[in-house]
Amino acid sequence: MTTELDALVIGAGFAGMYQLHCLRDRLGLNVKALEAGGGVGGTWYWNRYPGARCDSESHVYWYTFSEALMNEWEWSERYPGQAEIMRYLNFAADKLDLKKDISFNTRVTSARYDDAANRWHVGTENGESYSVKYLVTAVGCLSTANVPKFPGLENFKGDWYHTGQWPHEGVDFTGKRVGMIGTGSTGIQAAPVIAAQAKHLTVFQRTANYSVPARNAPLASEFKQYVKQNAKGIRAATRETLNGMAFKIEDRKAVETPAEERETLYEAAWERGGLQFRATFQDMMVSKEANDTAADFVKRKIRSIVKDPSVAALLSDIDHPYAAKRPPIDTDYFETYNRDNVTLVDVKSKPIVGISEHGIVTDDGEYPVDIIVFATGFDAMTGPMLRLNLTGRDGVALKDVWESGPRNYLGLQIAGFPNLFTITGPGSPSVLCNMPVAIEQHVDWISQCIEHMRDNGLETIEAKPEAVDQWVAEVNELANKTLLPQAKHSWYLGANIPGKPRVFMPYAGGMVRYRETCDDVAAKGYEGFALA
Ligand code: N01
Repeated sequence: MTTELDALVIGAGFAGMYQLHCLRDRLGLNVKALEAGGGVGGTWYWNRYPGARCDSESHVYWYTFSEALMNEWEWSERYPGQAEIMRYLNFAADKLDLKKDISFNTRVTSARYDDAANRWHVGTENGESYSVKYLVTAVGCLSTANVPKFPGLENFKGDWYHTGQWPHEGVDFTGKRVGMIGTGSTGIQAAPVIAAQAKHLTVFQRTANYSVPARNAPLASEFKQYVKQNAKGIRAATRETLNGMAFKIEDRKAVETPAEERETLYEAAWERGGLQFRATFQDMMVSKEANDTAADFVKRKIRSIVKDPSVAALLSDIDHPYAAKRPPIDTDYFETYNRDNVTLVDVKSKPIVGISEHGIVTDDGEYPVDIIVFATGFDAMTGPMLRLNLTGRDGVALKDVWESGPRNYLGLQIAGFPNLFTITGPGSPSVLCNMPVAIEQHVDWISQCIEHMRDNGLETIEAKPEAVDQWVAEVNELANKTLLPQAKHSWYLGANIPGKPRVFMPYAGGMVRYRETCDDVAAKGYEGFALA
């Protein structure tokens, strides 16, 4: 039995839920969402690891398309934790009555475009099949867990977990020796919480990382009141910044600021905490000299916090510009290395060679552990798309089209894949932006595009190959104007996955310019797209 629909949305996180709402309630389409998880939430459904918390401040991390939703919700902390975000997304799903049109525990395993019928045929792991005119992927950027293929893992006698596939019932670390691999945003959030419970935590660090204190705290009632009264103004502010946050990047340049004043400004930013540290100077991400001043400041902070000089040296031996990798923010991360039950192991000079029955084996020997935590990140951006097994016009597979890296137009459409839209795909600001802002812009654009097609009796929309060529060139050019590609081990570049093409994936031109470009394309009758 094949279910015929106007549209199908894959995923029911922030993006899929809003897309379902727009297509069903604004456009009146016959639409469903398919979700691999057992509930709504996407990234937040899976990432339940200890310490999981959002890096965007709560007053900008929500839907802003509905005043009713904004009026009725109140966040409790400066940064929302995973459990509170799940409560929020369930609140939104219930309020919009979305769950009745979402099939949970339903993983899409194939999607094939049928040229003759102009339909997408979508298959699921459970054997269901759908035939739809429009297919929208809302699969997230960081939803394909990367568990490095260490030999011997299958023989490990203890338990192991990837942070992005964390058990719903939680993990009890009491009395356990824990080995955690990875010091990205996730490992940096998890380490202090695991260390507080475990008998011993050994952190295996390959690339040392910067981190700035988050300074999380419960929100004061005055601030909650301020957010209620100014929700629309805050929303407007997030539409005017490069990264969808409510703070602006300062106009001043680090290289033109006297050293003493610079230090005072960094100190104030460190005390304020959070991603705003990156906004202290406007030249931080484009001038190595400017960036060095920030990098030097954070490295000195690390050395001042961590008491053991050899551990401090390892943690501050950072090989890339500040924020060229996604900059983590933390709660007591570096302080954690002052605990008696925490050890740092350098696996850059002595790499992990395998897993034994009883622990993690490096070039230096075996480290016995009871539990291994893989905080080893994701096959980011392209991974979630490729595992859908998409096949476009003439039976061409996406994996072949993207063999040398992702290629699309505006991060929204792939040539040869008509009527397929990708929310926050590679080539869009996505992970360089506060995600709900990026998501709402994409969903609005896609919904208006489908409305335009319906109102004009159009059957297909498809990115033109020459528009794709230009877009890919622009995405590269914009990235190369920044220091971002200089972090050689960054997942932005695909460098964390062996064999993955090294291509800088997100659009680095900023959300404001991107939004204008998308609006301009639509205003010019969807320039760069073939409509038929
Ligand atoms: O993953 P990562 P993540 N041997 O790829 C190491 C978002 N996020 O889950 O750098 C040894 O950043 C790897 O080492 P290296 C956020 O966008 C958001 O931490 O490749 N080590 C690195 O240290 C973030 O950027 C929040 O040398 C290995 C780590 O594992 C993104 O998710 C919270 C290894 C992976 O770091 C991903 O962060 C958390 C190996 N074979 C995450 N393979 C919010 O708060 C990998 N590593 C919103």
